[in-house]
Amino acid sequence: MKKSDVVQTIFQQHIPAIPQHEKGLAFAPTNIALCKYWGKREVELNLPVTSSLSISLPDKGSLTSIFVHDKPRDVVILNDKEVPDDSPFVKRIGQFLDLFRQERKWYLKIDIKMNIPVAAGLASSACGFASLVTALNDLFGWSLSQRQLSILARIGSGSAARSLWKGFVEWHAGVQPDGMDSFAEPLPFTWPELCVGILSISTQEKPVSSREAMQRTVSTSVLYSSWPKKVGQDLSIMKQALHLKNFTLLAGTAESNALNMHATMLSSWPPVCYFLPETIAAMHKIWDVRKREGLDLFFTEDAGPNLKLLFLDKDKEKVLALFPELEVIKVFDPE
Ligand code: 2P0
Repeated sequence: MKKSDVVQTIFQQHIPAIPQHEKGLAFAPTNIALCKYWGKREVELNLPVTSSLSISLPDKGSLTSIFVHDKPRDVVILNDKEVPDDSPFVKRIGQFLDLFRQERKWYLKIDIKMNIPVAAGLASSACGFASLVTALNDLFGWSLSQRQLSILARIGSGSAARSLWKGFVEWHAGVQPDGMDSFAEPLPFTWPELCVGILSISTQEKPVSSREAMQRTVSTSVLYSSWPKKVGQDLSIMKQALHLKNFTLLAGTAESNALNMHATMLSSWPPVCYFLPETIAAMHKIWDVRKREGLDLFFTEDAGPNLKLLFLDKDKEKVLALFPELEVIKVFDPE
């Protein structure tokens, strides 16, 4: 099954290509997985081995404006700078847009404003593809459902399937070969006291892309075979924790899930290690304060050295005293 077949299934042959407005505009939030997506059962369509669960950061993400223009190529502007045509970033966007260019060859000026570092484990591709498909839907008046947009975002980048909503989101792995049952949905929970702190350790581009790291893990790690079981357990505990509003259970399970994911990477060959010495030092500081003072402070880590701290609003001052450089984000608006 190819990506173009998925697009054909969604549009049922006809892909509207006449702009309905002067520009298409969409914002998509970045998302942090509490239960991680790590490993594909099918690489071409980004079909995951397991389901995953994330929380979106409401104001951090990608604002994408698109315009059809007369030039015979796409022009990508990222944070006010034109990105060279031959860069992997522009090529990846162009290949994605080719999926939708059938009856008429249109080209776009794509103006992306991201308020998170690109390719540093802060899910820039997730919010990037989610905002791009939503902007296309807006520009061409496709009137697709959120579920269809989630599937299209997923074929751009797996975790983009989850970046169409704020709040808690679950991406269902699905079982179908065409991936039409592999989409995300929002979960009906809010948690106004919940805080995410971004502990920025390095914003350098990561040495190994998550795409490459994931494939290397699946094909070489002996620990990977235990990962689906771990995810199954963690997902059900996390949903229970959301029902019970039990922060320690939710955040503790998220930390354990992240560490297990990194263990599968470390056991790959060549090894994949996103930890920097500062990452490990911060982990020890968190474990220490949790043990000594009983502070309800946890972390998660994605495909990069930065940590995302999880805590409740009541502990914000204590957490900031430990990590003064922390950027604190309230995930939900106060009630
Ligand atoms: C996640 N990550 O669940 C996991 C945890 C990183 C660590 O999804 O190849 O950019 O485009 O499907 O979505 C990052 O991988 O990979 C990721 P592709 P993606 O957020």
